[in-house]
Amino acid sequence: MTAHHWHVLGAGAMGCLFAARLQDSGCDITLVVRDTRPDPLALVLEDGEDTREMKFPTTTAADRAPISHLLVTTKAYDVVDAVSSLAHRLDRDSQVLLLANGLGFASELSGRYPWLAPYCGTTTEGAYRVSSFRIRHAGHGATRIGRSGEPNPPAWFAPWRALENCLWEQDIDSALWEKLAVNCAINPLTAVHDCRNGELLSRPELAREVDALCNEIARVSEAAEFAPIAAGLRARVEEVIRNTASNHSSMLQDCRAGRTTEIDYITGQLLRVADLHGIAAPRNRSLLEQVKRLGG
Ligand code: KPL
Repeated sequence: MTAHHWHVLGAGAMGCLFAARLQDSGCDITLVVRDTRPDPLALVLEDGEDTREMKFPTTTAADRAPISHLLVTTKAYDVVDAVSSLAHRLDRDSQVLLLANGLGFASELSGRYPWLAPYCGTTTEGAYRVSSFRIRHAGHGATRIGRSGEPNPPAWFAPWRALENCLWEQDIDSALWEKLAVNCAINPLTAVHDCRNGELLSRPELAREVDALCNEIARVSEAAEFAPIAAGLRARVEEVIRNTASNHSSMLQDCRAGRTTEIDYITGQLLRVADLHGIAAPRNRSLLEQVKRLGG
């Protein structure tokens, strides 16, 4: 198995988690950091009862060495600018994998760099930063990776296959849309009501909101030719809420921390598709405006 050299752009909790797992499966890893940091950078990874220190070489965008394999784990709204900052280190043979929440950035990137043809992924792994250099792997989930119209994985996928619960997805468009649909039903509501995911089922007034939102999202999903996702959406949303009941959604965390949210790449993308099909989605539209008013 050839283990490649992956650069990880977006060294937040998720980026560091994947850096650690890829290093474990034999890949060389370099973290792309914003400013000069210790090189190597030492990070502590907590996983269940296990705590270990890991070391990663670092680089900044200003360096010039070519990048063969790039994993992007930034926030959705940073993907295009972050990859652009490394464009001088990428060429037609560079493999780029986008593992960010939401939709829309892959086509923005392809518009700017038509030769890039990024792979996309979606993950339900949970990780958060305990402190600047300490990451906690909080919830074990599944990761699905693919590229539209490509049933078989490329050679670089071999060490990824060794990661726990990481699959090549033949229908990545559906996988990404399903994650978007679930996030549309959960994230903005939790942000606006400042509540844990589980409260969306335990508080009857919020459970009714979830139902109404799922109806709108299902209508858009059907129009976008994701009928099976539309049919199973309400049940899937309930399952995710139950599995993550004690979580604060990423959007609520962003609002609380005063960060920009990913609403434009989540509900904003749903509404773009709704508009294309002439579907009014007033509840989603209202949530988008409310989240924007909260500052994101
Ligand atoms: O993906 C999530 C997020 O917070 O962004 C969910 C599934 C809603 C878990 O919190």
